[in-house]
Amino acid sequence: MKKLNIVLFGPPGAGKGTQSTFLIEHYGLVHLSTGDLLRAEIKEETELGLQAKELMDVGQLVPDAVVIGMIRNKIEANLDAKGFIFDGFPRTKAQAEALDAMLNEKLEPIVAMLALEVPEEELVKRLLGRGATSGRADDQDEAVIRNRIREYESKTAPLKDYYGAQGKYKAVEGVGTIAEITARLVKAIG
Ligand code: B4P
Repeated sequence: MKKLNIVLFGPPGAGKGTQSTFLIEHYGLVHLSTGDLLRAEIKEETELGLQAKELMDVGQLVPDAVVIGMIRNKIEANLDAKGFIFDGFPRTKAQAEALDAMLNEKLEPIVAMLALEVPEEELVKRLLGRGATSGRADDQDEAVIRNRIREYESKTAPLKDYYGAQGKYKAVEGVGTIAEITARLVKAIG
């Protein structure tokens, strides 16, 4: 059976992590979130985690080589998966090219890049809301949140063109109830 490899895309706070939970269950996919992988390294106080924390706390991306290495390990550990949902990865063109190369070598290509679209003020509101309860340093300071959004616009948003050129980019309205958005994503996957 053809594997369902999906990129879930969008600015910080767009609902990638939230929607992944539903899509994993619905399609039986393996969830690969670079944000979660980095936070696990921080929790274990590894050297990689300590370096990543400094960048994440001010809203910057961590180096491509770090996240590409983490994703490679996870793909290799799950080669028999029905498919993968890539959440928060790729975030730069170098990461997207590395992902395509890995999938071509080991698995099957990305089927679709689903881009959740949410206005900036709603993103800031959601992330400050999460920051009030989650303890995540990067969700507690509005300046850091806006810096993450600027990083997204300059380094990550151009990937819409990268996947668009492959005919895989699909925009999905990211405002509404969580269930409404899940239904839009399922429809976009087809
Ligand atoms: P991530 O962990 O990927 O986090 P995120 O983009 O901030 O959030 P996400 O998109 O998953 O959250 P969600 O909208 O679900 O990245 C954190 C940091 O790690 C980055 O800044 C960077 O430093 C580093 N990093 C990660 N990957 C990297 C990579 N590939 N390369 C380099 N650096 C990398 O949820 C947000 C909030 O909105 C939640 O509170 C949720 O409850 C709420 N929400 C969700 N859907 C909603 C809805 N429909 N209505 C109202 N609220 C909603």
